Amino acid sequence: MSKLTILLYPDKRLHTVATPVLRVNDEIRNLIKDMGDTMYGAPGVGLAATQVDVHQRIIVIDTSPARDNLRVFINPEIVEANGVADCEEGCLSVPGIYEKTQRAQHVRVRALDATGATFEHEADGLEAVCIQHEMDHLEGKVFVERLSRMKQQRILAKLKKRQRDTE
Ligand code: GNR
Ligand code: NI
Repeated sequence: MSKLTILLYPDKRLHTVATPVLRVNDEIRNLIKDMGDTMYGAPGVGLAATQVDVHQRIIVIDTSPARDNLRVFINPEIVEANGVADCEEGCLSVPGIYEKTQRAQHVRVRALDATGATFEHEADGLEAVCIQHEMDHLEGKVFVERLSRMKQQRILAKLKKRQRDTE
């Protein structure tokens, strides 16, 4: 069991664009295991490698109520997206901040699994939102950057104040 450190917004490293995984080997499988431990321990419903300062295209997700259905997507691509989901979005890298966003309601994703095999998965609702949120992390984007400038400034001010208060 190894929990990794999650980078906190506005850390510049969260803006790194991740590179594709060239080979799914034991090193990648170990990382996936640690990412699962980190996500469940947080607790969160998803985690992108970017958040633990590894800039490779890997995400893990578990939106099941029992937290017993870990899904791994390596080099994920959205091959179909439709509908609109209004959601209240949060991020482990921006703790305590929740804001309404709009995402696709339904996505079809193509990725490699932990054995290196290609698969496709269809997701709706929270799981679909989560996949889009994690894929944004791989592009170096944090969900607050989808909000208005005013909201972003309010969030930054809140985080700064919180940091001052805990120092
Ligand atoms: O735990 C998480 N919850 C969540 C809720 C609504 C929309 C997206 C998410 S993802 C987030 C975990 C996280 O930060 N992943 O990058
Ligand atoms: Ni996040």
